[in-house]
Amino acid sequence: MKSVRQPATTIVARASAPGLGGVGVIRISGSDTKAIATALLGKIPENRFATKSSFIDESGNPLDHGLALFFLGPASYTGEDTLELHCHGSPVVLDQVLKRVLRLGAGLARPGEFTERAFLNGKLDLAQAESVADLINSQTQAAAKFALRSLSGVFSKEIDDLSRRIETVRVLVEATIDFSDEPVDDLNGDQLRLYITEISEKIRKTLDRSRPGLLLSQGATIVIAGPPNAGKSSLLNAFAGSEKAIVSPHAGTTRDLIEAHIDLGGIPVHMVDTAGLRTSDDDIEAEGVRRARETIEAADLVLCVLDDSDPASSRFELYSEIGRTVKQITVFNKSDLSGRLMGDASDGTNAAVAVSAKNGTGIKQLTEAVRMALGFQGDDEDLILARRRHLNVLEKALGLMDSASALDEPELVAEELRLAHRLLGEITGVFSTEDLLGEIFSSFCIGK
Ligand SMILES: Nc1nc2c(ncn2[C@@H]2O[C@H](COP(=O)(O)OP(=O)(O)O)[C@@H](O)[C@H]2O)c(=O)[nH]1
Ligand SMILES: [Mg+2]
Repeated sequence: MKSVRQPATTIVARASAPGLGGVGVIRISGSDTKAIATALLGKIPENRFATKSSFIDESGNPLDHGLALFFLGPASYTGEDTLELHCHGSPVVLDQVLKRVLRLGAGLARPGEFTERAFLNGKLDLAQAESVADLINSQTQAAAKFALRSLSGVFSKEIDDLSRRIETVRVLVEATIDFSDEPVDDLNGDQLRLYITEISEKIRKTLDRSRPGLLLSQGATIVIAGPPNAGKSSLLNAFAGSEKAIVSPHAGTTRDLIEAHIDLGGIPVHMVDTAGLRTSDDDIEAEGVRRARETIEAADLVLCVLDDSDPASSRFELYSEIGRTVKQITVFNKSDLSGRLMGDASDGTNAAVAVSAKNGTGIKQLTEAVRMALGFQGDDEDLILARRRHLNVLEKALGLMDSASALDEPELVAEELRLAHRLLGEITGVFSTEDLLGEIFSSFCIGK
């Protein structure tokens, strides 16, 4: 069920970013748009033509001259009559025009309200609406590319296809319940299980392509940890391409967490350099070590940096330091001194790479190892820029399908299938609640 919000009033918002700009855009949508256009522009601009116009106040004095674009509903972004005013990009001018439209009876749009109306009017489904925000928020070219792909409906189509398949099997199972006195010729238990396993496999594949996609949209947190003086700060600097962190031959130099935002082969990465893990009598360093441990707990991946030229450093084990396993790559640093061959040094079970943070060698191989550890492979042409919400739904649906295939009672199988079908509908918004919509659209920017 779609949300049953109050009937649409006409809304207005500034659609361009705050601050000065060459052009600033104000967007209006709703049933009063024509009346507002007539008062503000003296006429309704021709549908879908850029029209040069004066934007006039109550006394007929121009507030600005610019372009007006009118879209007659339902052929508009929101599905309603829409007007875009391209003003000079001065905050003062935009403020005046905005206030004039408010005086003409429009209400200020909530964040994401234009896109929410587009969803409620069936112009795009919920997953596509989310990808509008993901596209606007994208931090790397790869994230933008996959957001655009979801916006064009590739992900939604895949979910719809899965839904249809579940529905087909569900109909078959329910037929065996309805006609349980009569034999149902074309379906036996084995066939049914086969259909269900096929669908489970497809959901699993969609999940595999979505998990790395989540990191593309939300970014990954990578923590650089290890013993003192191994070259952790040097490694951060090598990745960041600038002297973010102080590098020195004195152990215990880094105390605070040093953070850098980097584009790591298309993945937006929040990289954190930490204090070397050791027991220290120095209060400030001890606090640094405590913060390092805390950050490691929250990391998607830890780069455990060792000084490969120092046998003591090579014996360091992250596991013994923090008392649990984390997803990690061992980085044998200072390989210019140790003579270890650059690049991959994995031993079959542990991912490891030899680098020289000082010379920048091996960083390319380390980047590739990081991508692999985060679930990216090769060129990843068919990733899905999923959100945590989508992954949760897919994981739950997979659980239901797996339990359906293990059940014998048709009634119970049918119930699991019904639930899985309904869940998938939450991704595209066939089933949605007011709370869910509120949560999704409130994270949008105003004017979108
Ligand atoms: N030869 C060599 N020295 C390095 C390398 N990386 C770091 N160093 C040196 O090792 C010392 C400690 O480096 P730093 O980045 O501060 O280590 P941290 O304590 O782990 O952050 C400094 O004197 C660096 O110049 C490397 O790849 N090769
Ligand atoms: Mg350091």
